[in-house]
Amino acid sequence: MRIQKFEVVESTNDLARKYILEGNKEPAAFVAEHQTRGKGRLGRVWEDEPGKSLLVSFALPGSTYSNPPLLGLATAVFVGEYLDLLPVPWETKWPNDVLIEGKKVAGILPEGIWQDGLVGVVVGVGLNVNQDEFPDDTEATSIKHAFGQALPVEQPLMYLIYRMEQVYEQIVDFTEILATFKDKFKSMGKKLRVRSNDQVWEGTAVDIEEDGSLILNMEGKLVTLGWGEVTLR
Ligand code: BT5
Repeated sequence: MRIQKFEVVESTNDLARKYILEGNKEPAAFVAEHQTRGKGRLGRVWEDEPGKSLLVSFALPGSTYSNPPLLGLATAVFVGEYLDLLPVPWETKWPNDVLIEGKKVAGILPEGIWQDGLVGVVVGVGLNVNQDEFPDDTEATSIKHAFGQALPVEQPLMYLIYRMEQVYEQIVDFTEILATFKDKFKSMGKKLRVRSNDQVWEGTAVDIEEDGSLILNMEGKLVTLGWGEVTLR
């Protein structure tokens, strides 16, 4: 995997997207110390303190990964696997967050890249590694806060590169990874409110399907949601 490091960029996801659209065939990782326009989903902003977090986007060229959201779920599990090595307890929040004690430590932004069909997938990861303070209004945390000690940002980066190379070589077992995602999804069986496609769905989370969709039981009626924003009811 090619690794390209930058001090300041607008968004590593945009660099990875450009790389794929230029026709590059090798997988690559774009890493920055700081982003001036870090992206979350739906136009939201990903904030960072320069040098204190891992900001990386993986560019996986090709049409093999036809389901970018599933790759996003898998990446949340890869972050969790790294946390297990420390160890720090973690949980998933469908579809794309990793939490420590209910607070967000990582956000993941998968994007399909299209040009007359799918030409690649970008998976961006923002992981709070060494931050000490967070604004009161965000439910955020860092690995340092949970683990009690600062860590080199390269450590989780190396672990994620190792897993992404396996994804690219198609030697990862998505069924097993999804089982871990579900096991770590503490809202399973609970009543949730999910905002998806400008609609709000309320029901009990009963399963996550093979393609990464969440299934809600709404008073006996099962609804499948491909993507959305979850809050506990
Ligand atoms: C995400 O969006 O969680 C996906 C974030 C992906 C960021 C990475 S960084 C490298 C790559 N390059 C990019 O430009 N992006 C990717 P979403 O689910 O929409 O959550 C965004 C929300 O998380 C914001 O609205 C805030 O409430 C919160 N947030 C922002 N910065 C945070 C941080 N550092 N830690 C925890 N929460 C944060």
